[in-house]
Amino acid sequence: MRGRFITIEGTEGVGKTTNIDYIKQWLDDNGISFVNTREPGGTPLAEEIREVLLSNREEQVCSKAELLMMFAGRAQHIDQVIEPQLAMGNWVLCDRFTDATYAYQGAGREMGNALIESLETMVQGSMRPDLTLVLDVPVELGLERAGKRSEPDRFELEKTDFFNRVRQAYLSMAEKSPERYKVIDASNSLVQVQQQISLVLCNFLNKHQDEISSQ
Ligand code: T5A
Repeated sequence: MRGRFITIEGTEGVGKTTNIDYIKQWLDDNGISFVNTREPGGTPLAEEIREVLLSNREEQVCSKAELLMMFAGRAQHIDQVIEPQLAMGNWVLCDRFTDATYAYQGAGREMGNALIESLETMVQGSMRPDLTLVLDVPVELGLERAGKRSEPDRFELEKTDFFNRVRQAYLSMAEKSPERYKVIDASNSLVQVQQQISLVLCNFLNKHQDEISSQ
């Protein structure tokens, strides 16, 4: 059976990296074979594109160039990693995916959704994540956490308004499709956040097992 595709999303510093370690352990404990990957990035070529996208530079990066680089890396990532792994029956756990493009380029950069929808169809066809965890914290708290951890990258230098648009875009996607998106209040303690994540994953796994047994 084809593997399941889980993505984890949110604004800066919401705790994606921290909680992915927890999810990996959870998948291991449940005997699920998976690969853990990320966007932008996930293959040597796509990681090079990531470097280009995140590094601070004097030249202004135009929004369309940024958008196309996101999808160039994604096309390579899907072709080399995501699709083959899912086809082999492995689950794929991905730190950010196309929802980040809707949130950051569509809402943050105010590009709208039409162009993104066309590129999504071109690059992904009908492939979409099966489950998306949206870690949600007030923007200021996320930026404070991220700031303590490392120097800001090109995106983290954006203003609070930009990240508020990003956050609202995630919450609005989640509201429209509650079956796929699960919003986690990540302003709580790590233990409480992981309890919420565990509950979502247990429900998802039960649903997956029901589907297998009904086949
Ligand atoms: N991007 C990406 C786009 O614009 N379009 C796209 O299509 C895609 C795919 C890189 C950038 O690319 C943009 C979005 C991004 O700006 P990234 O590498 O995922 O994406 O970068 P960040 O979102 O910046 O990821 P971070 O690594 O900064 O944040 P995380 O992973 O969410 O946060 P994490 O786990 O490192 O935690 C931050 C700090 O908070 C603490 C942690 O210990 C850590 O110190 N923390 C908590 N503290 C207290 N309580 C909790 N519950 C905590 N959870 C974490």
